[in-house]
Amino acid sequence: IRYLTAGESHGDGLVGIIEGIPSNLFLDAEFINGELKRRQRGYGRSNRMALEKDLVKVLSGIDRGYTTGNPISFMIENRGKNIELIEITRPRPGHGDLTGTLKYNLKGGRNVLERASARETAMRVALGATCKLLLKEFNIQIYSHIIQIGDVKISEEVYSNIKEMDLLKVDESPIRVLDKDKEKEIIEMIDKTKEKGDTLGGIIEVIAKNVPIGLGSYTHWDRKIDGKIAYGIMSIPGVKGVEFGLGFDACGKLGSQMHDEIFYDGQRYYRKTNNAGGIEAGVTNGEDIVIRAVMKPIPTLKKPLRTVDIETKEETVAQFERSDVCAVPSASIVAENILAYILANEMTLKFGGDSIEEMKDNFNNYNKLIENR
Ligand code: EPS
Repeated sequence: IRYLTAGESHGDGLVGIIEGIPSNLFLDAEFINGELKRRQRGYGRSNRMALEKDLVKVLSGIDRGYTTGNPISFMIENRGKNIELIEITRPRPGHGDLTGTLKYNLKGGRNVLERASARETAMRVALGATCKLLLKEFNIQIYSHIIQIGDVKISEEVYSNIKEMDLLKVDESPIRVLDKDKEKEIIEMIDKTKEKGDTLGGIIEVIAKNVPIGLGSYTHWDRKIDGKIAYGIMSIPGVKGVEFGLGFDACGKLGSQMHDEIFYDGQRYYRKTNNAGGIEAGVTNGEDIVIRAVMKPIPTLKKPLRTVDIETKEETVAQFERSDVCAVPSASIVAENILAYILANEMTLKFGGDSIEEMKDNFNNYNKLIENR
């Protein structure tokens, strides 16, 4: 499966093409629109989100609601296009304004902003939601929640007791946090940060359940599934780091404390811990895939940082335009849908098939093959 997006933040809209989705999959537009809506929520977003009502228009690749095997194309219209598009000559530190202006030999950062903006992730969510629909056919579920915003982290007690039931309810929280006490604290912090003209980042956790054993490969570096996932997650605007399972905390452990011992229940192998985050040697091991990503604070600041005017070369402060105070909850929905793409792609690589029926047959045969091994 591969996809491509085009479109600018304040242009007519976004377009996307996805190919490689097998035929005869019900392309549930309501589900895709639901995912777009989830991405638009989140306490701390700008008023642009009240303006946008992201809805996907399917231009090709389906017949009577089902995929045909032809490339699927989508369009999402921008409502927030009627703003005055002022040139960016005072580049924002942390944004692509300066590097993009120099790299493409532009007058300023306007057309950099237009494409580097996280607006593009709306289309990647629509494309990823299509992949989620494919994964659902194999009972693979993807969840996410926020474990930290700014310096406020959810409590260890809440974190270590999270069940699948809780993950189903994350959307009830305006910041997608499962710790009620910390939720209140974070919302207050977002308000205070907004008053100060500043911004906040955070840490996202994404979990995939019911992933079959054997996606990815240990045979070549570029087929390792953790590498592919990291690549996808790092491509989310603002993400500066990604970790799997115990991640960076692994360094504090001895080998005997780190590795997930193997047990057998009479039918299948299982682990009592999941420090590996569901991946060993670049291959899924059947446990949950658990990844965390850190998103830096948004670089558009109402109380701007120092910069240089690219026309006068004088020291000044960065340009400000409407922006978000905190977009971590939205980024978590983007991360879910990017992981969905990576996993759906791996599923098609392993199980092939041009139709969903063929793919399921291959999947069932594989399960039979590894059963009782
Ligand atoms: C963004 C700036 C804001 C955000 C935008 C990302 O847009 P605007 O400049 O129009 O106020 O709301 O996010 C989206 C439009 C979106 O759909 O997520 C930026 O500079 O990255």
